Amino acid sequence: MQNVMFLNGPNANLYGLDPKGTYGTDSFPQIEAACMARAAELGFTLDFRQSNHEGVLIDWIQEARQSCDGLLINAAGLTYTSIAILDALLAFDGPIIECHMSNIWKREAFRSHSFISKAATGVIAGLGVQGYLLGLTAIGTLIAEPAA
Ligand code: DHK
Repeated sequence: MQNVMFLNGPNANLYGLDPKGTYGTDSFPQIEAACMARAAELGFTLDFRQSNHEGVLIDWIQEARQSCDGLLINAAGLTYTSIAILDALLAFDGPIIECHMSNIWKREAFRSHSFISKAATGVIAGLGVQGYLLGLTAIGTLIAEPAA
């Protein structure tokens, strides 16, 4: 069975708690549950993780080099600052989907440049949890083993 890792960066654990609703109303555990269910439907195992720490995310990306066929990442605020996360992603051989809950281009100008897009196969933004589920569908297609 194919393995996929979905990494979530700083403050993603607070999704659903923001009174402005920037990241929707689903809590992080609800988002995780929806993603796990979709991965099961799609027929691959999903390792869904969150950290507030850049180095931990980098260690997990390096771990994925050994164990995963595809990667999804919402690096959150580190998207706009972390060349180190970009470098880790560039060392990953499989497909990478960059995800954002919000439409980052519709927000403050400082959110309009992602360092990590250079390593991404594709980018999904602005569709909330639906975008995460679309990302999982996309990665499932990208890692699909050719029919024997
Ligand atoms: C999540 C964050 O935490 C922000 O720092 C990013 C991203 C956008 C999102 O839309 O999921 O700017």
